[in-house]
Amino acid sequence: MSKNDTICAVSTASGVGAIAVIRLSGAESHKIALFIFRKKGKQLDINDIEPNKAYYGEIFDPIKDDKPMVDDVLITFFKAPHSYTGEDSVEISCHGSVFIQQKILELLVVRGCRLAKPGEFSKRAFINDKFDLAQAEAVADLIASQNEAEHRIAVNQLKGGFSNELRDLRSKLVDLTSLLELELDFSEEDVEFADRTKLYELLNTALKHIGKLTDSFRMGNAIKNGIPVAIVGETNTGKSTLLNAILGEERAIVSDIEGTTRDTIEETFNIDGLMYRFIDTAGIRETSETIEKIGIERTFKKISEADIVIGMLDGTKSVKKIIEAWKTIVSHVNVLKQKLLIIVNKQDIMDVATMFTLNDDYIDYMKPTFEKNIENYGGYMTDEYCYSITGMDLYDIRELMTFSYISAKNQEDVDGLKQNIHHCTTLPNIDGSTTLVANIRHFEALTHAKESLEQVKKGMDDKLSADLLAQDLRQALYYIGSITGEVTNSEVLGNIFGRFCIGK
Ligand SMILES: Nc1nc2c(ncn2[C@@H]2O[C@H](COP(=O)(O)OP(=O)(O)OP(=O)(O)O)[C@@H](O)[C@H]2O)c(=O)[nH]1
Ligand SMILES: [Mg+2]
Repeated sequence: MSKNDTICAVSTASGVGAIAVIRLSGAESHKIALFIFRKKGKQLDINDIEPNKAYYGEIFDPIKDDKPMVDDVLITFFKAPHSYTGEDSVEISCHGSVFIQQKILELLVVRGCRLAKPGEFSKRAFINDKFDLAQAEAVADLIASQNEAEHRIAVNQLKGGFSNELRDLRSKLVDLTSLLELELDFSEEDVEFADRTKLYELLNTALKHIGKLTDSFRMGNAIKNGIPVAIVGETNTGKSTLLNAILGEERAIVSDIEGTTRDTIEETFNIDGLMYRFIDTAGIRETSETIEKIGIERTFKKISEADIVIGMLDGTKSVKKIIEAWKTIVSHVNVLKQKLLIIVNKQDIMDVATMFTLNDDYIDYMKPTFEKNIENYGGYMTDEYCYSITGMDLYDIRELMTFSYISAKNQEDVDGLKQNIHHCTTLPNIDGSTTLVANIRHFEALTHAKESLEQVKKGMDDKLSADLLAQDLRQALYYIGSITGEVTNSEVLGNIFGRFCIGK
C-alpha cells in the first residue's frame, strides 16, 4: 500500500447528525473530489480551484446515466503543505444522513480513494512533521476531554509546551553525550572534554526536571481518568446506597444482607467541572467466605490507590462499634497523602444521643492514638509536638476526627458531601504553561530515562570510562526521544494511531 495513496473517511461522529464532514487526503484528493462535484451544474477544473475557500455545490453520481444529485454540500480544498495532514486534502460538509455519508464514500472509493484506517490522517500529519508524537496524542486527548482540567492539559500538550520542555532537556543531554564521545577519540591521551562537575550539575538538573514530570503523573492521570474516591466501611453501612445517591441512578445493588457488594464498582461523576471516579467497595468484616475475602483484599488495595477516601460509619451502631470501625478505616489510610472524609450514615434513623456522644467524646477516643506520649507535656498538645509525633498539625487531626452526617437513602446532605469532596481536592493551578504528564506511555518513558540518568551518575561516582557513561546517556536520550517521536518504530506508531478514531 503506497504511503501516498489517497484516503477518505467520515470525520464526524458516526450516526445521523445535522451535518457530516468527509475528509480526503493524498496527492489525488483534489482530482477525485472534483470528479463527483459540480457547481451550478458545471464541474470545476483543478487549475481553477482556490485553496482554503468553501465552494457551494452538489455531489453527484457520475456513473449513473442521468448523473443524479446525491447531496447539497460545501467543499473546501487545502493545498499541501497547508493542511492538517500536510498533504493535498479536501473536506466535504454534507447532510448528516448515514445513507448520504456512505454514498459519498462509495463514490470516492470507486474513483480511487481508499478508506482510511483509524488515526491515519493524524499519522500522516506526524510523518509530515505537522506535529510530534506527544502532540498527536494530545489531539486524541482533546477529543476525549470531558472537563476543563483535562482540556487544559491536552491544549498545553497540543501547543507543544511539553514537547518543548523535552526538546530542551534532550538537547542539553545531546551536547553532553557529544563531549563524552569526543573523549573516546582521544582515549589514548587521557583527556576529559566533559567537565565532570558540570556533568553532575546537568544530570542533577535533568533528574530534577524529569522527577517533576513523573511526579505530576498521579495528578495528570487522576484528571484524565477521574480523581479516585474510594467509599469504604463495614458491611451494610450504606456505601452502595451512597454511590447510587451520588450518581443519581441505581448503579450498585443495595440490600440489607451483609456483604452484598463483592467486587469493586467504579463510576465517574463530574462535580463542578472535575471528574471523579467513585469506587464502591466490598464492606470490611471478618469472613471465612473465599470470594468475599478477595473482595475485601481489593477494598484495601483501592483504599491505597485513592486520592480521597470516604470512610463510612453506620450511625445505628453503638458508639463503641462506630469508633472501632473508624479506627479500622483510619489505620488503612495514609492521612499524610490522602484525604479522608468521615461520614456517619443513616442519620434519619440514628439515635441523637449517639450523635452527641460522638461529637463530645471523640477527643477522648483519640487520646490513646495521638496523645499517647503526651503526658510528658503535662497533657497539653502543642502544634509542634503534635506534628513531631504524628506528622500532621492539630488542625488536620481535628479535621480527621470531624464526623459529618448524612442519610444516603433519603439523599440528605449528599450534596454537601459532594461539595466537601470538591473542596478537599487539591489540584495544581493548571494554566497554559503547566505541564502535567497524563499519558502512561510518557510516564514509562520518563521513568526509564530517569533510571538511565541515575545509572550515568552512578557510573561517574564509580569513575567509569566515557564510553560506558555515553552508552547510558544515549539510552536516556532514546527514551526521551521516544515520547515526541524523534526516535520511534512502526509498532509504537501503529499502537498510538490505532487508538484514534477513524477519520481523525
Ligand atoms: N435508614 C437508612 N437506611 C439506609 C441508609 N443508607 C443505606 N441504608 C440501608 O442499609 C442497607 C445496606 O445498604 P447498602 O448500600 O447495600 O450497604 P453497603 O455498605 O453497600 O453494604 P455491603 O455491600 O454489604 O458492604 C440497605 O437496606 C439500605 O437501604 C440511610 O441513610 N438510612
Ligand atoms: Mg454495597
